[in-house]
Amino acid sequence: MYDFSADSADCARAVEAGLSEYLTGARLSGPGPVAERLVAAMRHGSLEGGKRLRPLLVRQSAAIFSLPKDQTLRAGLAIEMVHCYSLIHDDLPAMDDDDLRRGRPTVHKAYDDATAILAGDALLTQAFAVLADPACHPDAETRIRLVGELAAGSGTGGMVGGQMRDIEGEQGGFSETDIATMQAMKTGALIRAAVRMGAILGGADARALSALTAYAEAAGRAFQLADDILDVTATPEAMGKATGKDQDAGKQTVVSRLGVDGARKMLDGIVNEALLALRTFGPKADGLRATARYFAVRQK
Ligand code: GRG
Repeated sequence: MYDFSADSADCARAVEAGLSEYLTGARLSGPGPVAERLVAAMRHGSLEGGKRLRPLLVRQSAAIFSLPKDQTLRAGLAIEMVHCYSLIHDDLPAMDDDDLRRGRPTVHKAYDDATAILAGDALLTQAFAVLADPACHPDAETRIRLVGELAAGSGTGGMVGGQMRDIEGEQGGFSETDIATMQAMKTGALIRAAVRMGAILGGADARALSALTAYAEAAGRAFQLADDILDVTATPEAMGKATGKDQDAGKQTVVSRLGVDGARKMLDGIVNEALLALRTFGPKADGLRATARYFAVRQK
């Protein structure tokens, strides 16, 4: 039987070790010597913390096609690097202006704004180097597909574009559809990319990829809705934040419209939608099923 706690803890350990091994001067070398301060800031923003959910989704999606977990690690590291970069930049004064992340000072607080911008840029760039490396997957076409998938999830039509829409939405005038589109891009696109990257690694056919995409889109909505619920129910301490700046009263979410109970009901419905998308897969999809269920009950 699939054990979510054991698998997620094992994945988190593997990601921590993998990132730590990757993010050293020797591994990051290019045509010039590596700036130690930059590497230290990259490590600060990516090590010791985080649930590592996106690498877990890569692993669980690939498991449907019986791909061993160690063969998904490189792709998992790449997507986690992108995720960490997004958090470093999101915490900057020009964005959310947060002092704490995962219970520790944000990168710009521990270093400075310019170093935090560069550490994020370097993690983003490094992610694609990890995917381009044949150690990620022996087949070049598969690697190219992974690069395309991560670029689509993190770029203009994905996470970065969603962040831009979010900033525009602060002026007001956003419809519910606009908010849903923004969230699907800002948060959902990377979750979608993680599931699809696992499927690509596993050699999924078009039908399986489409079912897994439907799962991922529902799971992304569940993740975001759970995050909105936690914004009003969890303490800033539980979330590892200093003041809970994301919890600002004026923020329009499903929770402010439906209340916490209404939002929880909606969350259960979305999780069921995610589970339904996996109906053809059998027990090998139990990992993905467990993660969708976890999104509904997570406390941070
Ligand atoms: C700045 C380019 C750029 C993008 C920012 C993802 C994002 C876009 C901002 C993060 C702000 C935020 C709190 C979004 C809500 C959902 C989210 C991504 C939460 C953090 O992800 P977890 O819970 O974090 O997976 P851990 O710490 O476990 O890795």
